[in-house]
Amino acid sequence: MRHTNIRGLIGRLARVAAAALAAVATMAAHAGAPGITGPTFALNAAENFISQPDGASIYSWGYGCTTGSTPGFAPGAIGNANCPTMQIPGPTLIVNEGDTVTVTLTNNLPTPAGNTSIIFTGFDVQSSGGVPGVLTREAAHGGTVTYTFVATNPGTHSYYSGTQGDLQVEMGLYGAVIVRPSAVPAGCRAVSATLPNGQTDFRLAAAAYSHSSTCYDREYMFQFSEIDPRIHRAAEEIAKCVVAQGNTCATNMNSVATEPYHPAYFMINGRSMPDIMDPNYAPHYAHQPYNGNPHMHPGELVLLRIIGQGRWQHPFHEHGNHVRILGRDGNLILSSTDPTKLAGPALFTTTTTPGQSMDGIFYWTGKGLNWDVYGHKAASVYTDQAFPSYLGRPVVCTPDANGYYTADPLAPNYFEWCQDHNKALESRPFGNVASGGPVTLPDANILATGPWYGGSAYLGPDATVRATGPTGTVPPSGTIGNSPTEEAGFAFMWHSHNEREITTNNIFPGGMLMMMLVDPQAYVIDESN
Ligand SMILES: [Cu+2]
Repeated sequence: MRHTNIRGLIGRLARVAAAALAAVATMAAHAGAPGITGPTFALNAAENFISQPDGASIYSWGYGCTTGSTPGFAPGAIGNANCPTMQIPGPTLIVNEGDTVTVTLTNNLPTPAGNTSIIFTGFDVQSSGGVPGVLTREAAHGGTVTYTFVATNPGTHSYYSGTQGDLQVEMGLYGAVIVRPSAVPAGCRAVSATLPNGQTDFRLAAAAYSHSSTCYDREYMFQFSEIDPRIHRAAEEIAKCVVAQGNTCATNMNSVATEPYHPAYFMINGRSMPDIMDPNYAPHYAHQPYNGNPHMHPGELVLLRIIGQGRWQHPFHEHGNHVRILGRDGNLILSSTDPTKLAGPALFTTTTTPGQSMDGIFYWTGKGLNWDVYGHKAASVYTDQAFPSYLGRPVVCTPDANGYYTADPLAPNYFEWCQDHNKALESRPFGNVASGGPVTLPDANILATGPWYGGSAYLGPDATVRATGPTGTVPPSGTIGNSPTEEAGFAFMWHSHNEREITTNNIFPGGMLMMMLVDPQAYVIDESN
């Protein structure tokens, strides 16, 4: 809960949530899909406390890295990477297709928690050591067990406890496996340090699957789960019980009732809004290292790796476009009549079925908004505020075969929808009804107060100048004008459509909610934190 000002942002954006349109000022902390690299992993299961935005510290169990192990981290460009002995979600295991993956698990859970284990769904797993269990071999308290499998299918997969799952998964014993395709599919761009626009490549792989239709430009991982604090308190009471204090202590967790189920915390990657928008590996969330802070440029293909890790389904709505599902549980969905074509659905909400993973592609272009999002000609009543050139590049919109301007990857309006080029938003910048454009902005004195509104309805460098018009009226009180080097993006709320789930312990806003930002091409998206 470091950025108290994010709360202000959300409060305002909530009022225009249907298609949150706002320009926001510079805010570092993006995301990527960070994890540890294999193919050999030494995992630990242990207890610790995680924090929630209402100030609660919640007793939890999670996987982490064993003390003294030295995992590799990816993507390499994300700074401050670490792997504590317990984290929620567990470490994301990044492997390559065809790898023989070996995971040794040490059980450092408190004694009454009993055995624990890991299920790697969708793989042919051999287990050794430990003790026999119902679903797989288990590590007894203080002991180890080893799992080995070949990473056969590229894509995103879940892993979670196979022991007393109703309690252990609720307590936080879950994580993800990312399998990268072994080769770069034809037409996809290999992972490199630099993108065509000169910015840094933060991808783990060239494609989500071994298929040319699964190339992507950027990626994010979202793992959904809930917490019922009553269950966690009950487990904590048993784990912390001390016989020497005269207590009668249970020797196992069988008395912890996991029904009825009344979750109060709704998390993505182990964090709730607004904590989720703080950086990866932020030191104030020592056991919740992964964030959710998606940014993208217009036209970029953004891979979403989504896993339902909890007990409930969560109808997560990615505002701005549908999500085209590529595959589920590492199974690419192709047309049965033409296997060169994708056949997954385009989803309005990506419902997170418990235990299931999915990979999908999201992109945003502004097509169909019916005004020039770059504000090239903001009004007929005053002269064109368009920058006639930017960084030496003329501002033109010559459509490609699909109608977008893609000729120059360095142009500030790269991927503009050319049919809307020069279309006015409204004939005056703020608050004028029936002004001729498709949109009537609210009065600046109502909407545009506070530091998180950039004073502009436009994307791109000089957006504030173009929004304020030729009179040079400064942005409304308290807003931040955007310089060409700062962000003037569009913010879209990405959130659960079960509104109870966008609260934190019944306080709105919170829970499963984040802001996605579309940044102009000129803005450098830096996922390194
Ligand atoms: Cu929505």
